[in-house]
Amino acid sequence: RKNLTLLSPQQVELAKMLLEMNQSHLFQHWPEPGVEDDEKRAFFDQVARLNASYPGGLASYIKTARELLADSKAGTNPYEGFTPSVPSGETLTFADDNFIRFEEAGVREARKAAFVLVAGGLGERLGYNGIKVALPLESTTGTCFLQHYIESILALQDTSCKLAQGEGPTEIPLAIMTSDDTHSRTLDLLEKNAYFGMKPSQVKLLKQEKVACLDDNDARLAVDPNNKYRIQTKPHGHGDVHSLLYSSGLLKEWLGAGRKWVLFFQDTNGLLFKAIPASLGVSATKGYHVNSLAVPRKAKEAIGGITKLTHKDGRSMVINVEYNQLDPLLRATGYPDGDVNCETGYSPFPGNINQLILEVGPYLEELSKTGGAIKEFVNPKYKDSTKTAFKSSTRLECMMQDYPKTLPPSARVGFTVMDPWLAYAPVKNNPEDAAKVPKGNPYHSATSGEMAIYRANSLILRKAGVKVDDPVQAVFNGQEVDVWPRIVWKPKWGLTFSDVRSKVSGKCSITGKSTIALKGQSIYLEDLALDGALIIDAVDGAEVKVGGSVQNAGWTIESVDFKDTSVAEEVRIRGFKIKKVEQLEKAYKEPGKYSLKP
Ligand code: UGB
Repeated sequence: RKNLTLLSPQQVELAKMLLEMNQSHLFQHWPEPGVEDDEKRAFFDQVARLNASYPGGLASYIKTARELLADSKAGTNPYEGFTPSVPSGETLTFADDNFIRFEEAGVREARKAAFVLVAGGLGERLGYNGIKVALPLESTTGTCFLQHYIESILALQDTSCKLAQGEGPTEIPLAIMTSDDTHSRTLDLLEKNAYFGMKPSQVKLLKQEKVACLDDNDARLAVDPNNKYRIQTKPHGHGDVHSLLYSSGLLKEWLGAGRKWVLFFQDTNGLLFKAIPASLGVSATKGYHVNSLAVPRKAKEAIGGITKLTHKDGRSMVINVEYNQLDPLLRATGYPDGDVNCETGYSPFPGNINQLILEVGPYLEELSKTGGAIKEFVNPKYKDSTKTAFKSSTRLECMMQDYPKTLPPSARVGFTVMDPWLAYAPVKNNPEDAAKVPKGNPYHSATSGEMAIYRANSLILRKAGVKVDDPVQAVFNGQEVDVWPRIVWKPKWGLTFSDVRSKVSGKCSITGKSTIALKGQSIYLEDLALDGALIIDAVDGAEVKVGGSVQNAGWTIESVDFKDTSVAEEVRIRGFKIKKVEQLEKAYKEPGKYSLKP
């Protein structure tokens, strides 16, 4: 009480709130005024931040925590009364007429889009020391995820704006949600690389705050073990992105500027932009308020299942059921085998890849009611079956894909299932965990993430008429993978299937040992027979026709042991490196017409 005299009127209000919410333990060890007063004020600065960054403030956080902790203790099933079933959505097949139509519609619509990358996670499962968006998505060119994402958005912007012939918005904005763990390193990466070609004003960083940890079932806030004048905090989850877009005013700004779509995506999916044009086309054509991207899911794969939940009272919704909840839900509702594959070799529930496309108008309308608060959950690790004490402090969490949970039944919520090889190859698991993934399930590792890029590009070129050799099998970091020719291109070379098809003609072939990197918009492959490495760099305006027979020793793949600390971490987590033995490499630095026919 004596310490109250140190505080501003606002801080006194916060102190009263904490006392009313049964949090007096936070002050128990405070010495007399005059001792460590700056630390006490700093404590209230932290409380003010925690209060301001949570919709409804700390009192509301504590109240919700008590309710959720009571439910958790009682073992209440969050899906009580609901029966799961397999929902129906739009299933697309790469390169068929339907897919091409949706891609065209999506590209037209893209200039009215805004992208939101959630990149606040530290990636504990991957155990990589840097930020995940700085990791190379493939080691042929070494392009990092953030560069690839930005170049994909710029390619979409360029094509979409050309189609619109000057009408409507001309820039596609990108918001990146960061956290204390990732913010400064993300900003650094952007600044050191001139924002990878995007205007700095096009990119907005929104930092999510952590939330207070809870010590017991009464939601007593945890004192930081390293500083008795701080509340311990932990991440609140990717669901924060909604309240940040709302409270920052960004969403309102986007609506005011004529934007129609917000596309959310995650930090390490190097395939995603191959699926973006078509899925945006689905949203626009079907008028979906919410469209989730999905891929066929292997049972027990660590991706959520898109599920139709029908309540006893008749209500129903199509929503993600998180991977750790799908099995218990199925077992409790008449599926004794739980999360298993069906005759297709996949789980009958499409796998959520957490790529959401929301229509801005209805989204902002909904957030005006909720402030962006998302239904939360708590996952305490109890000391024993009495569930009275925790092993370590816990906190409330929320997920961005739970946004539709508060929507009225009239909302148009759909999903789009893509070919698994086309749309999803995340880098989430460290080599040791990846090697333990059940046989046949995707590894979700740096190794599989990179190999998936080569596979997808090989399959796309095959569809465009190129003869591409079959892959060979290899084992890296204990993971069996298919190694396809290392085929990579800049997003502006082949944004859609039609783009790729328009750049390939005659009889082209690529052997299994080959590498090809196409770094330019107007590179045309005509009767090219490649058996080796071919690297072409061309500035915008340089039109290069490449053909004939290119043969050299090429670039080989050499195994690296992930435990070999003499090798850079981003290399050894994939278990191999590329050895550049011999290549044909050409750079066209001036606009003009060129022909390369060795
Ligand atoms: N992230 C944040 O920005 N802030 C946070 O506080 C936490 C994460 P994970 P997760 O598609 O692969 C999700 O950890 O949460 C960012 C879906 O819930 O990689 O285990 C983080 O930087 C699941 O349904 O994934 O699983 C990253 O970009 C399934 O769809 C993103 O949030 C799965 O992703 C995801 O974080 C998937």
